[in-house]
Amino acid sequence: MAIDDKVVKTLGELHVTDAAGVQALFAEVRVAMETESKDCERWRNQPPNALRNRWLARHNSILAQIDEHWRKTAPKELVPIVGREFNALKKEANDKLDVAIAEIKKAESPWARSGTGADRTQAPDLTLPGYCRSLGSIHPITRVQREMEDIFLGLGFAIETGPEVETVYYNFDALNIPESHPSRDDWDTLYVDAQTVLRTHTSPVQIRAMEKYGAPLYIVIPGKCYRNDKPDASHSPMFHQMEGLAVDVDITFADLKGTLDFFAKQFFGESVRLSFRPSFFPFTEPSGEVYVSCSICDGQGCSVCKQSGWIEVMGCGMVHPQVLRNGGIDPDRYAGWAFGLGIDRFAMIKYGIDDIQLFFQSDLRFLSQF
Ligand code: 2U9
Repeated sequence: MAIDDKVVKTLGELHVTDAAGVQALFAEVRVAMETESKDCERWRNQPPNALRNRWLARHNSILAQIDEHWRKTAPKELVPIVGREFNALKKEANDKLDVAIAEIKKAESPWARSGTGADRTQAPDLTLPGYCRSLGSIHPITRVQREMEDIFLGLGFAIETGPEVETVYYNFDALNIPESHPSRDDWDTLYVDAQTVLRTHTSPVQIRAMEKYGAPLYIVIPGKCYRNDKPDASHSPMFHQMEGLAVDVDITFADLKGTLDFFAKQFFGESVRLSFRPSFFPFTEPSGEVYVSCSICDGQGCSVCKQSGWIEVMGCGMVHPQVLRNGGIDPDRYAGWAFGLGIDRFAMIKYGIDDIQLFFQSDLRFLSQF
């Protein structure tokens, strides 16, 4: 029977009929008091005087009930022993509970909470090993971006960045993208207001860089881009692009092919082969799509490359003369090439990831593999 149940009964109801029985009963009460006063978990979130009140308050406390039900109703022959035991218990409670309350408060300090936490009333064990926080790792997109940057830095390119909130002029007009072009449609572009967008590609930074530095210019531009796309395994409203631009005298498509071939071999491995196929972009002329041989089947055909042996990885071309002009560069004196690629897509191909969403869900089971 719990002590709370015993203190509401009389000695007779508890079948205590002699001095030894009384002493055993009070001993039981002392054990309960001792146990409770060490139970930090129980008192931690309660008012500071809760433990004291439970045992010593004038009304309804454990001692008040012992006084009421055991002492005042004790049979005559037990009155002296019950009185002695009661007074001794009261003194002990007064002496011990304040000490116990102070210990509980101390256990609240961060020091006392360190270690195993098994016994917070004890001083901290400074010989225990410290907490080991895991260090985390570089996000796969950042890792791939840095790897690309390093390759181009090695070729003498500089890294340029620019605003993610752009003007319609830099995002579209300056790039020779006419108002009638489908990518101007609300469906693709996230507008902030009529003249401001979340950049849909990193190309506006190329115009800004041409204006800022002029020619010759060798830059790569990594960064976040935004499109009004419904998220699925291959689309994300926020994604990462890297564009490259080389502007100089006597720049040809052969320089572009050589540079991209070197880049792809560095990134995917020496055995990769490139295929250039004609395409169209408003900001380049001529334009091309670049395919790499499938690294899974080495060009033999598999489900990843849809049995073709090739995977499309980027677009490229010679910078349109009007775009050079828009950047303040004379197209009669200078020529330029440019390319654009999705960093997320490169990371997916490199690591065999089939869902772009995994990059942005912050699931540590995925991220901790990198
Ligand atoms: C300037 C001049 C030329 C950048 C280019 C592409 C081709 C291209 C896509 C690849 C996958 C975007 O992430 S993606 O969807 N990009 O195909 N980008 S040429 O050409 C430029 C850019 C700026 C001033």
